[in-house]
Amino acid sequence: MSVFSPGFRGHARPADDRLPPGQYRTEDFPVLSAGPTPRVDLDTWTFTIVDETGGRHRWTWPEFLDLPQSSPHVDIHCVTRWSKLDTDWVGVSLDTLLDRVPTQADYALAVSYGGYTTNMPLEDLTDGKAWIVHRFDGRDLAPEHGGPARLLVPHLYFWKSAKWVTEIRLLDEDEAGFWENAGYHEYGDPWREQRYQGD
Ligand SMILES: Nc1nc2c(c(=O)[nH]1)N[C@H]1C(S)=C(S)[C@@H](COP(=O)(O)O)O[C@H]1N2
Ligand SMILES: [Mo]
Repeated sequence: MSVFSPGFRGHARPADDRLPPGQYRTEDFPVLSAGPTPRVDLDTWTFTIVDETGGRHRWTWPEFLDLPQSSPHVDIHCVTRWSKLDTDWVGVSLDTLLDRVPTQADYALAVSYGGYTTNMPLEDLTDGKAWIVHRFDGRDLAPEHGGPARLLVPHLYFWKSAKWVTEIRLLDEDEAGFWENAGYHEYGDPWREQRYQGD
């Protein structure tokens, strides 16, 4: 006997199942920035992957927009406990960018205009798990949310999704970023509630 109507199991999980422990759902989009919003000019914008030998792989804005684009539909979870479900983005998969970059590195450090940094294992940026996005909810990404382009790594707490990203450094040794140096968890899996060091 089933209390579910036919087809129920084929639908998305109920919203509460999509909330990691200790999170609440929000409909608006809070802005969380550790500093001022940098002015980033599209004429001089570049995105660079620096491999572990120092080799630089760089894209200008037109080159970046020429790459195959994806439209991730994802839930995002901030360590300050808000989660926003069903967000829509447009951008380039890290798989596409890393295609051009031969590497044996195990770690990555994202670096933003303005100096913000955040680290993660390189495997958390591959296999369809991360993008450099430039549109949100049908519009160009607003400057306060990281426009012209930000990293999106939705399976980790949102501090890993560096706004105004300009560089990803591939590293043999892990290197802590801004919040990781300030006592936040080095990995930050919301489903394991890895908020702070030692969680
Ligand atoms: N460059 C940069 N990226 C950043 C931050 C920041 O302060 N600077 N804050 C992080 C944190 S803690 C969160 S929760 C999200 C917030 O993104 P939003 O302001 O678009 O909600 O961006 C992350 N990326
Ligand atoms: Mo955050």
